[in-house]
This record gives sequence, structure tokens and C-alpha cells, in this order.
Amino acid sequence: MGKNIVEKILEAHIVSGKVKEGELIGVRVDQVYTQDATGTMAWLEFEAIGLDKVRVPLAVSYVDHNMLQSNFMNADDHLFLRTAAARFGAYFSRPGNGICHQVHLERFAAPGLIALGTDSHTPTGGGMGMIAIGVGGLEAASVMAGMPFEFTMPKVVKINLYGKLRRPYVTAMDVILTLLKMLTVKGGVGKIFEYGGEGVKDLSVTDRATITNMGAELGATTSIFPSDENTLKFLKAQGRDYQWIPLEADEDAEYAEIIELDLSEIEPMIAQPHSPDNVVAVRELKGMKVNQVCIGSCTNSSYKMMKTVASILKGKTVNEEVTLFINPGSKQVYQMLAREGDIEAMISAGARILESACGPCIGMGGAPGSGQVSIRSYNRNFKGRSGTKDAFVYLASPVVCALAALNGEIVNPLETDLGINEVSDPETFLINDNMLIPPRKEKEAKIIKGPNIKEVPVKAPLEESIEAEVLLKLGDNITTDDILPAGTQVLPYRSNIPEISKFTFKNLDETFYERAMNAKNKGGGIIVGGENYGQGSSREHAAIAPMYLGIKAVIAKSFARIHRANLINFGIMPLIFTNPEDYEKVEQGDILKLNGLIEAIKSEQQYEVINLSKKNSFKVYSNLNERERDLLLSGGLLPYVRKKVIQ
Ligand code: MIC
Ligand code: SF4
Repeated sequence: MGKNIVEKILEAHIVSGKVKEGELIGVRVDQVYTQDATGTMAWLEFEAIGLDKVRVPLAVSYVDHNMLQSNFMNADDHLFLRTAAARFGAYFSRPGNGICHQVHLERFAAPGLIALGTDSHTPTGGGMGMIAIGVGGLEAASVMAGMPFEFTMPKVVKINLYGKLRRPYVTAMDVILTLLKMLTVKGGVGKIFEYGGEGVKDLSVTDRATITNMGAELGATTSIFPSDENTLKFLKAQGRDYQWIPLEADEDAEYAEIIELDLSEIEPMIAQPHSPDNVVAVRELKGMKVNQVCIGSCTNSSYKMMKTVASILKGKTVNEEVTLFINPGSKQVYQMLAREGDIEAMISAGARILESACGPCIGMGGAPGSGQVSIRSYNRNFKGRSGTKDAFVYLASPVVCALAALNGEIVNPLETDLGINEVSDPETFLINDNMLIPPRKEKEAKIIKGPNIKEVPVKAPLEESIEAEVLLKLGDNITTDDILPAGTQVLPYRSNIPEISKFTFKNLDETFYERAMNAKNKGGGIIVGGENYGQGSSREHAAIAPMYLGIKAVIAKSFARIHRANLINFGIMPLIFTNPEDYEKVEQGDILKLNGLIEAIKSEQQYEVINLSKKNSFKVYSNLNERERDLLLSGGLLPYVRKKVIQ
């Protein structure tokens, strides 16, 4: 029987289990990368494991999120990360070098490899024909310590592309927005999307990377494209053609499902507030007033897209009612745009050019005004993420964004003469790795920690029974931004759990922290959620802070992959309503009791929840694989890994 690309790569890396849907498998990992906002924890965790040096072929520590330095904290974190990289043998990508996913694609990603990154948009590397998966910091630390990456094999779904995009009016961003409309933010849970068909030839590596990047918003484990002549062309232009291998699915490869998509029928699309799947055609919003436009981020920062934006802006002026921010995703792209006069065109049009970093995408500056409309070529528009709670954030292609910036309202590209030529990728990119510090493996190097850097808290092993208060009852699709917001105020505390925990659920309920602290000494708390609880980012702080506040379990209708793993890694039970209607049987403030946990987790994984306040009961279950059970029994991944690697 033939094999698909996912099977081929996984089988070449397998160390335990069989590559079969639903099986627990362990694979060898080639590359691990961290970014600063999740990386401080990841490297503190690596340090706590107790090894001298990383045990993976390549580790890279990027700095791209916490870039605003309004006090000492972020700069201290950057120094910690630089010294930790020197101590443990990782590359260090200095602040200013760009957003991890874009830089990694340019300088390190290669077909056929497996990469993990401590950021949910790590699947960007799938555009290069590699399996690239977003994980929590502790998972990354354990793999850097030489452990295999273990996970339950997802379904592999093929997306069969044919036809050609109507360029330059329709872009790769419109492809992924179309898929989000079709499949929703839950559509990819438990799945890997493998792209194939004639249509892939129409997409360059950077187009593909836009699609796999935002595949994270579908909830997918990852997405991947074949490695073909376009891949070779990109690698050659990056001076890395020696890393190319061809990769395609066999003719008779099997898939759990096949989705057909005609690229020639795709039109410009836009996601409305407050979810990336709330997608409509741009023409439906024609004429809607816009106050702010942001172009760039890890989703849409390719040389090609940025030059397209510059050509649209050239010789014109940004509408006087609009603020336009541009954050090119990497130093490479930024420098090329500067050299070729595109930055000049952008400045001349009135754009506010930001440094090469996440910026407004994560609320690190560039927050819109009260109740304002912001349209962004980014990947997430969750309520409040921009830094302004009552802002309305839309997501669209850089072309739609540039037109909105000039016109002060939404314009359908298909009804305009853009008057520009299609831009293609260059024959050679400008290669200058002077902002990447190679691994030094300095055993003696001293790790420098500022006063805001505190130790990683560890939970005690699983209790026999839980009697705890329901501190919050939530609906469907709760994001990790809801659980633990980002932004300028909160992000600097990513290396300080006691402080950051004060912001837990703050945007949803100002009283949460205080109530949780009160409940902590009386048995702790429980969170109740709906479907897809914890969608969005990989930030493990959304599990560590609740753990620190005494949360013992989350009972939901279903969980998002990375957050579920993070809960387990920090010893919080992810429990699922056996009968989803029982969700109605619980209210905030109820006291719930679960007995015989240890026995149940080792056997059937069915638990009875007694609602002491309502005097009723209902059933929940956990769907933990063997490794996950062990983790919970040990109190989480840190004690478990320590035991395994330090003998
Ligand atoms: C995001 O886009 O939400 C982030 C900020 O990059 C996160 C990581 C984080 O919270 O540090 C992600 O995508 O995982
Ligand atoms: Fe940074 Fe935004 Fe990309 Fe997250 S989605 S890595 S915050 S640019």
C-alpha cells in the first residue's frame, strides 16, 4: 500500500509505536525552537531537568514577542535567553532578526525533517515539506533533553488543490480563510492536513507557509505540502539547495478524508470579529470604514507580499482617517525592501514602519482606539488580543489591507485595477546571518537571570480525591488569550508565575484571581468549559498559572490539542462530559467531588462527579494515553522527565 507524505516522514523518525491513526507514537526530533515569550519558561525548565547541553541536532532560541522595553524586564529576559543558549548549545536569534517562524523558514527549515516549536504557528515550516508542530515549553524542553516526542497519531486529511489563483488580487491568505470558513476553528482538531494535487504548483514556498501557518487556526496538529521544484527554488535562493529532497505522496496513498479545493474559484475573503473562522467574502463588506491597518506578522511577511504592498502604496498617501502599521517578519525581508526602495515607498505613503517582530499581533503596541475597526494581515482576531477590549479586528490578505489603508474603507480587489505587476520570489535572497549567534556550548558560560525571573513551580502527584469549587463556567471555543491574556502589561511576566497568575481570566472576570486564591486553601478550584477549550496559542502559562492558583481539573465538552497537553504537563486533569448535556448540571460556585481518582485513571478512566451543592451527579471521562496517565500520576512532565534522563 502506498504512503502519504506524513507517514513517510514519521516512519523515518519512529522510535516507538506504529504510524497508525489513534496509536501512541514516539518520534526522533531534528529541530527544536523557542521564542522569547514561551522560551524563558522552556529554558528554565530545561535547566531544571539538569542537563549540560541540548540533545537534539539543532536548537534555536528566538526573540520576537517581548520587544517593547518599557522597563528592565524584557531586556533581562533577552539576556537570560542569550546566556542560556550559550550555556546549553543553541543558536540565539538576536532581537531584530525577525519573527521565529519566518526566520526559521528562511534559514533552517528543510524537507523531510521534524521540528517542534514553542509556538502554535510552528506549522509554518510545513510549507517547506517538513512536519512542524507547536508544543508547550516543557514538551520542548523534554525533547531537547533527548526524549522522543510522543503523541497520538492524528488522522491525515488530504486537501486536493487544482486550478490557479487570480493573482495578484487573490492570495494564499484567501485560500486559508476559505478553508476556515468551510471547516471552522474546530475543523482540524485531531488532524494533519496534507496538501496535494496539481494546484500546489501554483503556490511558492512562502504562499504555502502562509497556509500552513494559519492552519493552526483550524485546530490542526499541523499542515504540510510536498517538496518539489518550488521548494528547491526557494532553498536555492536561500543558499541551501543541498538540503533539498523531493517528497510526494504515493499514487495509491490513503487518507482519512479528501477535501477538494479549486484555487481559481477562490475570491478575496475576510474574517470578522472575533474569530478567524467568522469569514465572509470581502465584497460583502465593501465600503465598511476602517480606522487602522496592520500588515506583516508571521502569516504574511514574505518578500513577495511585502513588495506587492509597497507597489500598491507607491506614490499614494494613506487615507487621513487611517493609521497603517507595517511589521516585516524578518531582517532578511526588511533589508531587501530597504535596499530596493520599497521601505521608502511605504514611508512616503505614510506607513508607520515597525521593527521586525510580532508587534500589534500580540498587543505589543499598535492597539486600536476605543471601538475602532482594525484590519490586519495577521492570523488571530480574538476579542481583546489587540490590546483594546472593544476594538473590532478583521483578518484579510495584505492586498485587501493595503487597499483599505489607502481608501479608508474596505475595497474588493476584484473590482479595482491594482495597476501593478505580479511579484515573484527573487533568484537569490540577501543572506546575512550576522544576527544569529551560533551554538557555543560554553560549559562555563554563566546564565544571567534578572530579578523578574523566578523558578518553575511544580505540582505534587495526583490526589486520591478532589473536592473543589467551580470557579468559572465558560462557553465554547475559549482561547488561551481568554485564560491568560498577552499584551504589554502581562507579557513581561512570562518568566514570573506568581505575578502573571494575577492576570488569569482577567478579561473575562476581574475577580477570578482573588476567588481562586481563597479557594486554594479549601481544596482548590475547577473550571467548566464547552467545546474546544483552550484553542489558540501554545502558551503553557495558561496551564501553569491555573495550576499555581490551585486549579485541580478542567471539565469541558472537548479540548484543543496543545492546551490539553499543557494541562497534563502541569498536572491538571482534563476531563470530558460523558453526556454533553450534563454541562447544564453545573454552575459557578458549586462544590464538586471526585473520588477514587488514582484507581480510575489506571483503569477505565470513568469518573463520577458528585455535585454537593446541587445534590446531583454526572459522569466524566479522560482519554489519556499511557504516557499521559504516568505524567498526571507523577504531578506533570517535569518530575517525569527528570526521572527518565538523570539516572
Ligand atoms: C500567539 O500568536 O498567540 C503567540 C503569542 O505567538 C502564542 C505564543 C505565546 O503566547 O507566547 C502562540 O501562538 O503559541
Ligand atoms: Fe508572533 Fe503573531 Fe505570529 Fe504569534 S501569530 S508568532 S504573536 S506574529
